[in-house]
Amino acid sequence: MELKPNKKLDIEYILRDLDKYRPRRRGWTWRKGTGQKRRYGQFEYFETAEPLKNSQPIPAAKYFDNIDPQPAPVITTEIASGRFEDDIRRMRMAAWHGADHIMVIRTAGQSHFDGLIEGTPQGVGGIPITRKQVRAQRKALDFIEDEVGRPINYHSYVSGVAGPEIAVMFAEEGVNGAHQDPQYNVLYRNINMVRSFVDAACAKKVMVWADMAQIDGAHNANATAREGWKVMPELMVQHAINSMFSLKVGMKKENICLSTVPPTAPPAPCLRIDLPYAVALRELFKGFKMRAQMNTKYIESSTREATVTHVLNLLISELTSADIQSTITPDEGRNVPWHIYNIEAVDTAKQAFAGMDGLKEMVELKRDEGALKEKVRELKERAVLFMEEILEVGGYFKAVEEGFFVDSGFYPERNGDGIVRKIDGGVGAGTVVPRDKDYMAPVTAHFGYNNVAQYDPNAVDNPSKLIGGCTFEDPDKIVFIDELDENDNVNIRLEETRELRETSLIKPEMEWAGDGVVFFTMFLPTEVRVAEVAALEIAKKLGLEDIEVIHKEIIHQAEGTRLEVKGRVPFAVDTSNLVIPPEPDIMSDDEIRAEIEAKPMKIVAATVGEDEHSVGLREIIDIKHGGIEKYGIECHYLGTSVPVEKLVDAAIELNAEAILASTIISHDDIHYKNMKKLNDLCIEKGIRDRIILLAGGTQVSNDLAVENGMDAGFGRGTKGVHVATFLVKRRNEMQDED
Ligand code: Z98
Repeated sequence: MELKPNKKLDIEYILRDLDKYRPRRRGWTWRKGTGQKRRYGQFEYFETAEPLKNSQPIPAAKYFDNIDPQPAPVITTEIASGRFEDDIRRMRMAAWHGADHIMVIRTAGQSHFDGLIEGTPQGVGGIPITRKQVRAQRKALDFIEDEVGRPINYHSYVSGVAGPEIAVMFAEEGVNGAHQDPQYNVLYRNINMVRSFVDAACAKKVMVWADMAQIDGAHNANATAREGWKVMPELMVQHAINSMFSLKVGMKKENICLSTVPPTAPPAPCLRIDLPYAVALRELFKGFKMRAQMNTKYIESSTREATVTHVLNLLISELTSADIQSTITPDEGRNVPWHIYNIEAVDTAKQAFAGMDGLKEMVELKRDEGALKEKVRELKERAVLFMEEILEVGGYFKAVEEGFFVDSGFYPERNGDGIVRKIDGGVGAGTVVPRDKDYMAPVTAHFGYNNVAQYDPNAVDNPSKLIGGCTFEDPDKIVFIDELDENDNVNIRLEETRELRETSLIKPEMEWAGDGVVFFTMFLPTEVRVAEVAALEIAKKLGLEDIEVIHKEIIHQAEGTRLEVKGRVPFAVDTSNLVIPPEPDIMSDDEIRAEIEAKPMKIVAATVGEDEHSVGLREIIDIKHGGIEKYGIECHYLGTSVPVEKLVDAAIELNAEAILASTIISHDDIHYKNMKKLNDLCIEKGIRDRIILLAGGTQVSNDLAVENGMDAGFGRGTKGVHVATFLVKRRNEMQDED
């Protein structure tokens, strides 16, 4: 199957024959063509990657030949709706906007599942990661990456009690990247530390075989600590532990990505704190990759605020470096993962990077003097001292027992509020047992003692040879389980929305097909508590269901409140009953200009009758507002309340090719009467067959204008380019008629 840009992706096709799907490649892919200058349209860029074959540029691209410069870092979008089938469509949209790292968030609590789950149950705040779901999404991404023309990395999490099992499944299914960090299990999921580190070794070994990129979990300390910026020394320690552990297991340095977030956000003076931290990190961890994420701790429900913080974070990435740029959605603060915000966040990164391209050619960090130098050194020293103290108390496990981690003091200060875990405590305690002497596992990418030699000395480096290849070499050995729960699966969900896929019915959607969710913004001139209740009442009166205020912000405590409200519309709209006007015919600015240059054009214009309105017509004429002057059309504006006779006389005197008559007042159909008069007068004076007559005004319809003798009528929303296009095309037609 090949995706067609103008056709929807067929989810049912993706789900068909999944048992036969095999991943087309393994491993992580960085963007191609970085590190070289490149032209996009009329500009030279210093820090871009190869362009996409199909993409959606940001709105202002229309002023710049529709270019869509692709930044050098891999751009992540995090997807978390709970229904993987809807996420697939979101992936396609995100890919068109420039995401090439699709990170799929897991359903709440999957870290505690002690094995793989199967089927496609619905999740909360993420999806249950299962083989079928992973396979379907990887298969869909194969089509999507072909469509946009760039490999897309698929990613999820290998943490939790079932880490190694998940790692194996990911390797089998061609997943390209994963979070893996035993410290995450220990600190945030209270999984036994011995178990977590043993599991991590096994999981990492498998990830090495599959050439997956790994992201660590250090950023979680930042988001968890009471005062996030104070854990900066600890963050470096956490990075060091996971990175070194990964190297020892055999992971390539360039596959080890440090998950770093700027530790503060405004109103803190964030650059003064975040920038030295970013520099120190990159200096201490040269050669490792940096995955720059936003700090979720500071994301509130204001998308505006989140976006500004994101842009400041991107400035740090630009000034220091980012190999993977995450774009946590600006609605993270409301935990409502919506399509539009995935896209907005990807666009924020793309837009900011394009705008900052080449900044470092002009701006240099004062690395060798002053505050930056001192702060960088101080952070490194604190981190090294932290490490030394870990050794002093007897190692990492002991340090965790003593609450070293996620303490809110700025090390070496300690506030005694760190996370304490016991070596023999937590989920899965006591489940690690020494392997028997005759233990043997005939599998590839096995970690630790494996007594293969007793069966076949030639299979020591290749234990799966003993069984003719394991699932890594022979994917036909994978047991594909389709569904286990007959009440909670994708087939049932798709059945519920079939009508929306197969008929002309359409419903608004934010998260899932057919969810009917709309949201809107309002300002209420009252205090916040009254405003909130009033907003709910307004939404109810509008006929919405399941109404919720999702954002409120005091503009002034007495004068008013800004609110965002969401709700569901209980209906669908049948698009086959809609009257859809044809697209306005628009030539490009260059085409119009070329026509006018080759053959200059003169027009006369006025507001006719007893009509003093001038704004609309000036918008159509004046260069300042994109009016037709800008194409070189010579415009003679006669003013307001101009008699029709005067307009026609002026046209004759100036030998104009067109008359633009503006008529705003529509009382007693005076606008159409004036059009008729204009047409009659032109006929009477013998110029009708060589002059173009246009009428404009908010109440003017093209059909009625033509009926009343005009060549065209232009109503509300008309822009200069519409009028200029018509003038040029009509003039050419008239020439052909001659
Ligand atoms: C992120 N946006 O980093 P469960 N393992 C690690 C993690 O950091 C996370 C999980 C597992 C953030 C999301 N991180 C926070 C190292 C989560 C999540 O099943 O929810 O515990 O896995 O991508």
